[in-house]
Amino acid sequence: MSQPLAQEAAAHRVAELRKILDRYAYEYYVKDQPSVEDYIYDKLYTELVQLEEQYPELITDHSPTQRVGGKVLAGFEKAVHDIPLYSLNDVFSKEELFQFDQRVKKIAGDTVSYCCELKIDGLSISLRYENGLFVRGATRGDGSVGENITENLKTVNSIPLRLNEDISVEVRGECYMPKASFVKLNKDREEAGLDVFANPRNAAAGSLRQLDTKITASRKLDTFLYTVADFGPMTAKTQFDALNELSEIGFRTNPEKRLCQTIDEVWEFIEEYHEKRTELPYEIDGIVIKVNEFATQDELGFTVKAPRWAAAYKFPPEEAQTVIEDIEWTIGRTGVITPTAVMTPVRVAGTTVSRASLHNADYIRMKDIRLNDTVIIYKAGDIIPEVAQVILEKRQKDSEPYQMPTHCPICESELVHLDEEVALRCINPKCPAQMKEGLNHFVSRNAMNIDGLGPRVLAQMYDNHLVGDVADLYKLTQEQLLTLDKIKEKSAANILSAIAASKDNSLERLVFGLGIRHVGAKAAKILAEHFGDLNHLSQAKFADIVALDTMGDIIADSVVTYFENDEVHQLMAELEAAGVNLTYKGVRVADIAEIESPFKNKTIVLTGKLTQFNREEAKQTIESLGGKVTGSVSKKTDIVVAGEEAGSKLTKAQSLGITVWDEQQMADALKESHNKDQTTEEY
Ligand code: 1X8
Repeated sequence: MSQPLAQEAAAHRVAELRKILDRYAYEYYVKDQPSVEDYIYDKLYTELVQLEEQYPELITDHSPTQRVGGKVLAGFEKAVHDIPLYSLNDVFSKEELFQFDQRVKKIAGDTVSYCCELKIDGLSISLRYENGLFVRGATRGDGSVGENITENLKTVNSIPLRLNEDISVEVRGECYMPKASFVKLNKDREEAGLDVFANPRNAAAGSLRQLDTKITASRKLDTFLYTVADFGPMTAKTQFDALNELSEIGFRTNPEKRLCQTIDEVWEFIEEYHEKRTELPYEIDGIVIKVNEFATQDELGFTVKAPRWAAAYKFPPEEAQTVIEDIEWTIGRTGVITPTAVMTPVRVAGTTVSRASLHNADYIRMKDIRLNDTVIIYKAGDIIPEVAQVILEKRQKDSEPYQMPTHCPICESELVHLDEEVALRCINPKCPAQMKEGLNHFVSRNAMNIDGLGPRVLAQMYDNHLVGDVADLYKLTQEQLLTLDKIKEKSAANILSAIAASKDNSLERLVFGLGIRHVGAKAAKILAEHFGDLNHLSQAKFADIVALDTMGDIIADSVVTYFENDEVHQLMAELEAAGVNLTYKGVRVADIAEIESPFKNKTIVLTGKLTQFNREEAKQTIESLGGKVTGSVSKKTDIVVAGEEAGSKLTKAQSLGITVWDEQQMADALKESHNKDQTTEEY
């Protein structure tokens, strides 16, 4: 870093950085319209972290750096809701919906418009701001008293810590877990031998009630806000406008809303979203219908239970009955053995389902699931088939509790429970099933990304002793491949070139691909970027790793343990001998400050034929100098490098007034660029 700033200058810069970072976060998490590349955000964020380390007295509760969690709470305090959160009257049919409309019109007259919104299946929350700053976040509880979960909610990126205006306001909405996060979380938990969550709602609830807020931060929660407790500081006169106003002051609101002039239009909205619900990235359980005009809402008022001006249309649950025909057990990469129910095929929520994970032995015992039982199934997060319960009345008289396996179905080693885990594991590290899963993981898209090696081919290679570990992939020959089923000359050549190409991958892919326990793609990236090459990573101490942002004890422990193994060092040597790249090739955020280059923080498009450079190399070099290379020209493009016979991209750049360079200008610019670690002398 440069010279330390004087305190006053630091305070000024810290305020400036927070303002910029808050705006970027608003554009990214609230508006879904990012305006800068991630690494620019990361760079400014790192600068802020460093300044706050130098001047701890400048840290405030509302700094963007306070989102990462890390506070460990003793418990949750009560949070009294001065204005209670109300509940909604449910309607379950078109008929009940039209009755609701009649009741409204009896009091409010015949011209009523409705604001329709999606009913998010999450947890209701209430957020309090004083002079624009987030001061309290609470669960709904019973509507009058909830729990204070401020520290947990601070880790949710779409909740602003500071509003766009310095107003005092309490807003309400829903905190939820997106379907994709839910699926990934459960998959990770299953693999780690932990209990899974039944649905995204439970997962969101479990994540918010964590005393260790770092766990909440890791859970990828999101929010939609939809109302204000007291409209004092707001100007909207209708619900529809209030949603827009909430968005303007800084909150994420749901764009799927509609203003309807008649109850028939409301019904259309309901039918439309009943169809669309499975495509949404979050779970909804119905539609909320609100009288749009606040003046009319006031006229209608409340019953003891709920507002007269709103209703919740609840979708019927998507469930089906079927029979458990078999329970299959499969072994994962880490030795966890997972049961899958094989069922008579049945349609539920738009697809035919015949298999459902039963997660672990405890799950089967707890639900007392037996062979030939009739069960009710549903889809968690609208995607994952789950067994809800057994229909005991339909159980056969001679039925007996399911017998859990005691030995690995593949290698026949005895299965064990480790520590507190619910999972059964095969702990034989040479179990062929685990080895094959490890190979599958190594070639997978986010790891080494080797095309053409599906599970069947890999299993055959393993069974035929062509490949014992991942380094053996790099020793495969054409002749060996041709001995495999269905592999002809052309596919063999494709496989070999895909394997060869993977040697050039940047380190993070290899680190992820090695399958170190608890090291996902994101952790792999952080480790690769920080340690730079595999050798340094393999020598990292526990303390070096936990010192990194978002790395916890579990990951650090796992990495250190992994590299203590002699066989791992043997594997590293073999990979190196095979010519596999062991270094990180991306931009290191910490180094961007050290870069001096005309490409730094610029968006560049390469077009036309280049004669002095291979395009991929030019791209990598520019990226290593802090530039970003994209494929199409837009207003955000800074420089277009036009080689020979450049076409429409050049024309577009000229019409937008973007700087255009020829290849020689790019070559000159590369020559004058400097990076702390890399010089570009070869150019
Ligand atoms: C609950 C919910 C509401 C809305 C969305 N999702 C919910 N779960 C909304 O109004 N957009 S309103 C509500 C309530 O008042 N209990």
